[in-house]
Amino acid sequence: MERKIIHVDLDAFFASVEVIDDPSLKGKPVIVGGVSSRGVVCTCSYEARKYGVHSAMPGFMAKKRCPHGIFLPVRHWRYSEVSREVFKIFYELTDRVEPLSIDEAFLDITHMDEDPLDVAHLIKERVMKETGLTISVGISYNKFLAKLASDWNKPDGIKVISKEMIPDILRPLSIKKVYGIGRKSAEKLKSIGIFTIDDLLRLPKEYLEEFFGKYGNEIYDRIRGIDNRMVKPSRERKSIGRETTLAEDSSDKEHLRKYLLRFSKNVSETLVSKGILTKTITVKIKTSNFQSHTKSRTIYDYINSYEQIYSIASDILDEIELEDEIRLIGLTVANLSQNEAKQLSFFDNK
Ligand code: TTP
Ligand code: MG
Repeated sequence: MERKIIHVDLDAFFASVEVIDDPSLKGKPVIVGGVSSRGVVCTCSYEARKYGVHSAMPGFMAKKRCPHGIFLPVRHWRYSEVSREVFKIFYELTDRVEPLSIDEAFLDITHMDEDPLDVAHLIKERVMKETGLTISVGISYNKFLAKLASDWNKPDGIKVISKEMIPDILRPLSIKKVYGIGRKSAEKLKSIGIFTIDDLLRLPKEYLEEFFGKYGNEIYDRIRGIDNRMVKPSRERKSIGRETTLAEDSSDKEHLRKYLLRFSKNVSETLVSKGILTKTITVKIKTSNFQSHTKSRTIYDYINSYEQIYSIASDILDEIELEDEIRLIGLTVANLSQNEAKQLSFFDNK
């Protein structure tokens, strides 16, 4: 039986949350992150994207491209809170939800009688009504195409890719759109004159197998609209972390500890609000010459208080020998206990 898969992805998520919390920002170029000249942009509103600002761009460059941009600090706890509200809406619809990130998920609604387009409209309406955010929805019969579809008319998009549209709808697309083709492979393919899926479709299977190794087969199928990956329901987040680039490089452990204390409080708040516990604490540092180091400790009991998390993080920091100055410090908790969410009736709540 043909499956019915939905991919949902909130639009300019962190920036949109800032706008709902301060409506005077509506329609303005809002840039989250990159506040200090050394930080990087997390995301920005579509107004700011017109100036060429995008995720992961260094703050100073964003400032150059969009001098009148409104730069805001990152408020992770708030985005987690809003994300939870949105995911609650998905779970009320079905428990076959595979979260991919804070603002993105696959839903398998094959078992539902409703027309997928009606379901998609309902999701959009409910997300708007309950949070004020727009979400883009893609509908298809497999994961690859559903994700492609959600990106089709962003922001506030909705798009169906049906079997009849394949392969014609794929032909003109850039090879970068193919899940599994990373930046490096794309560059290599371009250097031999392969730019679009149409170009890729002309290559024999053996060539793709040679080029991509064991994934060659999957990519060969994918561009022909075949993707049998299942939607894997998982309600657990694998880790929760915070990190920051320091205003100035430092090797002063007492100074670094202040960040660990702040992160511990922050992470603990998230754990407590979600009713989850952790067993593994990791401290990450990046030195002034961009070398990353992580050190973890796994304990016997599950914990969630900031005092306990901080105490372990602080011990880990003591064990790290600092040879260079530190540019970035982070704290992550993993090995999380289960977080049960109740499934309500979505359609009853209309
Ligand atoms: P995305 O869904 O990739 O981006 P977005 O929601 O901001 O914009 P779009 O409309 O294109 O979906 O990522 C979700 C959030 O994750 C984003 O709002 C901020 C965060 N993020 C980072 O912090 N750093 C990054 O490099 C990226 C890509 C995202
Ligand atoms: Mg998004």
